[in-house]
Amino acid sequence: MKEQLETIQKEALEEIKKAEELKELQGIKVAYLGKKGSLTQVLRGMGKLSKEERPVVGEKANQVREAITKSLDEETANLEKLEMEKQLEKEAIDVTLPGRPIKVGGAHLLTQIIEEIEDLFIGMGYEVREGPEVETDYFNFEALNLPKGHPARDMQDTFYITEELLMRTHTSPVQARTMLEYEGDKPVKMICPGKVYRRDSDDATHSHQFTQIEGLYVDKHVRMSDLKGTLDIFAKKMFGEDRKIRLRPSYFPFTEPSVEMDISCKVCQGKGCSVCKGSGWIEILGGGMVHPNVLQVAGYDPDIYTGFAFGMGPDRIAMLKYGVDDIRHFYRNDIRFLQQFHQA
Ligand code: 2U9
Repeated sequence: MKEQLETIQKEALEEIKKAEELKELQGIKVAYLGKKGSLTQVLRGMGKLSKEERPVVGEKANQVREAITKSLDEETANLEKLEMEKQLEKEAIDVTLPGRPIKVGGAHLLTQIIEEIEDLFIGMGYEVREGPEVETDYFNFEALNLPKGHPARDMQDTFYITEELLMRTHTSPVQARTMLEYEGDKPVKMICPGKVYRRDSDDATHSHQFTQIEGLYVDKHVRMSDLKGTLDIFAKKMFGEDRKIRLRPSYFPFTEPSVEMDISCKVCQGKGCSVCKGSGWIEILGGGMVHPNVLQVAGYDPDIYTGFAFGMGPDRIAMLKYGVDDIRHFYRNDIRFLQQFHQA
């Protein structure tokens, strides 16, 4: 039996030396020291020994167990150390390697344009106001001199939700609400940016959802020349000090007289080219003196108060300024398009 024990020790230590994985060591431990292990088997045979042999073999068996256990512990420590080094190697971070680029987003081009226009008018003392996109028929139309059945209503194909509720077709209702809120005795100087909706089939220049910025200035003695002066400053700040503006007669139900404002074409300096369709001028916005009916229903006495208003489409201004050829790009969320305008 002593030879058996030595053979067991020898084989166990050899196997332990050859082991490359921690779980192999676990297997060896069970195979030799486990309940059914070969050393345990031998010990179970000790009953057959003489009482002289038993302590000798017992002593030997303990030595073998300690030798195997010690070797197992050492090899386990070695393999764990190796495992850790391999792990560290694998996880080693080469600090000289460039970091993963953190994708930094940016403001949508329309947001940039709207904020640029807002800053311009805030600089001229205007407040920025917002209002509900789901609007009442009263504030979207009637308060703006567009009574039920008025033909001009059809100019603005509308998404009706109910008889009285609709998706606003312009931001003008916010101005009407503000005038009411100011109870007809305080000046109003505001701009209102926001999304508007028209039941239009989308194409390169029309989108069923687009953005507008409208402005309103109501006080005593507000004149057409104040509108022209304001729009001239706006055009020069937005498109360049060298740009000229011109006002053409137009019609809007909520302003009288009404104008369209053009700016001189940047490409041909007004001589006429494909961009300005040979006219030398690019249409930018509409405006006019607030219609007395609109002042009246908002509680402002048109014999005391006058005002001017204007409206523009930031989508169109962005397309002109950056040469964008299709308005739908603004609403398709294609990062390849959007990231071109990310300001660093
Ligand atoms: C009140 C009184 C008057 C707002 C105005 C325009 C002219 C105008 C167009 C610009 C581009 C619509 O999106 S667009 O096609 N708007 O030309 N808007 S005057 O007039 C108002 C608004 C509110 C109380």
